[in-house]
Amino acid sequence: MGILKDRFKAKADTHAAEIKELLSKNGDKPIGEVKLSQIYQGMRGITGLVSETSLLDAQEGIRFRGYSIPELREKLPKANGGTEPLPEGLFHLLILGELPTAEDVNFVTSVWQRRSHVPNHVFATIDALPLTAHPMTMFVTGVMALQTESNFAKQYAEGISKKDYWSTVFDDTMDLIARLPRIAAYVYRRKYKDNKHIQPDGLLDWAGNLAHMMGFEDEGFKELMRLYMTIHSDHEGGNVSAHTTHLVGSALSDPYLSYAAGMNGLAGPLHGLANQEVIKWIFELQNEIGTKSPTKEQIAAYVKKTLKEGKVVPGYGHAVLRKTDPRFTAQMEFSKKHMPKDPLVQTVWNIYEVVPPILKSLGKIKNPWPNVDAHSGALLVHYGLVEYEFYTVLFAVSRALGVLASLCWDRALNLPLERPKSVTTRSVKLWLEGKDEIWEG
Ligand code: AMX
Repeated sequence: MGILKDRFKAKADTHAAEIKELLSKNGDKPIGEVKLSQIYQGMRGITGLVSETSLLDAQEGIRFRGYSIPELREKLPKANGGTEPLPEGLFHLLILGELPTAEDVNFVTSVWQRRSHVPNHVFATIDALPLTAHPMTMFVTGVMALQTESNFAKQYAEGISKKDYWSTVFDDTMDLIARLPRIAAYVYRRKYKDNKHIQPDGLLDWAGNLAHMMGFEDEGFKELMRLYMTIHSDHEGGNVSAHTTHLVGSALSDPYLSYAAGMNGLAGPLHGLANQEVIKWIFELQNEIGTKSPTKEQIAAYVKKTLKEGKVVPGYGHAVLRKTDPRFTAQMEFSKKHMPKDPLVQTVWNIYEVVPPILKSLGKIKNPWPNVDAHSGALLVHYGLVEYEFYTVLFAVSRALGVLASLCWDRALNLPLERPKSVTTRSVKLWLEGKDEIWEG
């Protein structure tokens, strides 16, 4: 693992020196103004975090270290005979800030292959849960059981200098990412395939091996997994899963604890669980109307019914984005190439035509366009992955790449404990009366 780790350390040292210099000259500059309403509205629009791996533009969508998704689909190395990027390359980009060569990507693949062993007690812990438990509950429980392997936790307990935190956080990151496909596949086969498990294939890439261990040998599905793992990895620092991982990590909780915390946030229906909600919603629509290919008029009526019942239309809207999510577009392009005639995929495209004007007409929704979750389920169903409760687990495996690369940077830059100020409405009222000393409380 030496090469990548040494390169990371060199980059981090240079970057830390740049930040020190930047702050010594500009540290007192105000970066924004906070309105009272914003603290009651989920802190929307308040800049309060540093996350080096990616940046979200409301109009353009996500850029990973400056590169858009279409650019990365072109530039990142591919598997032999494949056309989609290998997520190992995306991780290399996120952690080092440099596009990888094919050799760099092979190196990451081989490290993850070598470090993918999952101890038996992890499976035994998952087995203790009833089969009715949600796959995300099983997955996060598995990650928590794996925390026994944390190098950071062990070294911290033995006593370790602050300047060395980054090193074992980096080691834990590589171990944990390497092991996640095995845990995810175990959850899938336990819950849906009679507990019949498939051993890893030591020659496959990270995403290809995940597909293999789940029982999907179709090369198209492996390509989908490579694309899926690449595009779901990171979405700057303020979303629930990234922010939670960063926040918990700031208490020096190790990468296993921090990542598990973040993934509990991903399991919420307004965040990563939306991918299962979308397909569930489409299946319910098909059942209610009695056809696999509802017309646009039928879809419009069903959308209006959903809204009338006080529910959200899953897969539409975003806290920051104000255009069609480029992650949606990448999946649409994939489906145009591999499965243009699939009725479920065509329904997703029809929904894309029908929903935005209806949401716009309500006047209150800031972004009527589809997000990443609006498309993913239809692609998975096409290849036979119909158990939609499992979808958020795939999102979680991918999200590890972004949130754990960021955690390495957090420790390398020695970012401090996160602790913003909160207020009570009573204290706000006092402040409005001119007794502003309450902010110091
Ligand atoms: N359907 C119906 N109503 C919606 C809506 C949708 N898809 N998106 C937003 N709204 C409503 C909000 O609930 C809110 O209503 P309220 O004023 O009555 O409370 C109003 O429109 C304004 O919301 P907003 O400022 O446009 O969005 P937000 O930042 O508060 O929320 C999000 C963003 C994603 C939670 C919201 O759009 C939503 O619930 N979408 C559906 C769930 C979804 O797809 N989540 C996945 C997001 C991507 C991800 O993290 N994986």
